Amino acid sequence: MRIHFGIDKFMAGAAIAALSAFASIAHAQAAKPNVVILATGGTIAGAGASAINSATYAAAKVGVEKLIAGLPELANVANVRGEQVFQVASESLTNDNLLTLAKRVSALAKQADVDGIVITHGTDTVEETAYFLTLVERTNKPIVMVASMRPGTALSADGALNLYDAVAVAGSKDAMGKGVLLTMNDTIDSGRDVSKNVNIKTNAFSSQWGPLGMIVEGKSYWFRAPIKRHTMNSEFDIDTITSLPNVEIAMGYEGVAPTAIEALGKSGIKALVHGGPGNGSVADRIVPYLQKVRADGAIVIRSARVPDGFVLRNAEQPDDKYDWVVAHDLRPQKARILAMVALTKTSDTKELQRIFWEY
Ligand code: DAS
Repeated sequence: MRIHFGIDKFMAGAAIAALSAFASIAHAQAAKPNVVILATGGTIAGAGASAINSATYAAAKVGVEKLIAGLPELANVANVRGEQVFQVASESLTNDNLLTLAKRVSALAKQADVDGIVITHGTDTVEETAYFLTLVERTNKPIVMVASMRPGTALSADGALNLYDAVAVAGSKDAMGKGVLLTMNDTIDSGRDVSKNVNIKTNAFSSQWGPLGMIVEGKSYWFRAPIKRHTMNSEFDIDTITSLPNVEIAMGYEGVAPTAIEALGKSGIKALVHGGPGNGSVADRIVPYLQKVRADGAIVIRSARVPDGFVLRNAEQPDDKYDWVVAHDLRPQKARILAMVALTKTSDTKELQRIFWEY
């Protein structure tokens, strides 16, 4: 009897210990935010032949489950699960890919059991996806883009810490309402302002108006907030967008021929972004070709190939007279994103110019 009682007592004790352990795990998990990682490919999912291959490697090789399994520290900051949306190098993403990703983000953001979303992405066009999502995602929940300049197989790879930082920011209430963000190299940038400015180094990304904050050992420190319209304050909503109009870019440079502009003008585009030198300058011989693009019904948007500053309306060109739109501080690739989104609502040039001032 005593032995039996003893065993019962032991089993009861073990059961209580197990239950309290389970309860504390459940409590700990309940205390941690739920973050979903949407993986699209890029170098952060890349693999090289050897550890010295920091720039020679294949992008988009490692699946999201392996990325998560390779970073057990993520469990310290959030309850994480992953979805593989695409597995591509970002230079190959299409408008349809953008719509698919944005619609998945929107659906997840509506779920009560999702506190934040991280998107792993290639570095080449992450600035475009980040801006697109900041324009069309109607949520205050953190949406954090993350990439890496080196594959995980390389010496001093940057992807693991970038991903850890992104999950920490996505689970932070402080990150709510700040638009789509990019965490790279300990820095938190606005998805609207950030661009890739170096094609190999780990400090490749920056914003001409400065970062929003920093992330150190899983804690975010904020110093600015965006003032341009975004997410909940946007007039655009991915749930109402089914396709994106065709908008292309033509660059301006010494000796430029009208060939590209003529061909694009005949291709059925809804808008042409001109990336001119200086303050968005247009060569005299090119002006008539842009005027024809406008006369044929497409919108002409004057942007600049110069990375910083902003294009001044009616300065280098009589924009009022030509009925052109200026891209403000947006580089050509970002001006194209805003033009596509804006054209889902209007083709009125005064309305379009308002949108370029506000977003
Ligand atoms: N080709 C690049 C891309 O997928 C690799 C990278 O830097 O992520 O954007």
